[in-house]
Amino acid sequence: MKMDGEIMQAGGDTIFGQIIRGEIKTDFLHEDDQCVAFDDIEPQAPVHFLVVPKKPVPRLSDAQDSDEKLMGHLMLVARAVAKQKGLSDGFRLIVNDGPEGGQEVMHIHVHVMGGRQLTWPPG
Ligand code: IU
Repeated sequence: MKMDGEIMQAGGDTIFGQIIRGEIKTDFLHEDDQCVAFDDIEPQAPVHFLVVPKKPVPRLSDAQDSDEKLMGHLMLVARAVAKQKGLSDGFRLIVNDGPEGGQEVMHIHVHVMGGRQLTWPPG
């Protein structure tokens, strides 16, 4: 796959790319042609999973207008998996962007957290 003038592997070059390609064995809560969802390895709530597009967009700041449907799809998958996880009393979606946003893995992902009373504002 050729992207932005560089040769990139399908799924991208981060650890999430390795997860998407199955190089790191992971139990997916959901998989379709556009994204996967899996439990966060360091959960910050009783339920904490990530929804990750297969397209390796590094961060929300890099998303294009043409990614509009994909970005919406991630939210609807978050909703579906939250329901599957029994989060009927609510949950929270977070997208960290860049250093000040606290993003560590540079492959865009939606955090979904629930199963306890979440407080505001987050740190
Ligand atoms: P951040 O938004 O980039 O800061 O979040 C990255 C998340 O990815 C963080 O919550 C990690 O615990 C999580 N994670 C993971 O689930 N599996 C991994 O192998 C790695 C990070 I590295």
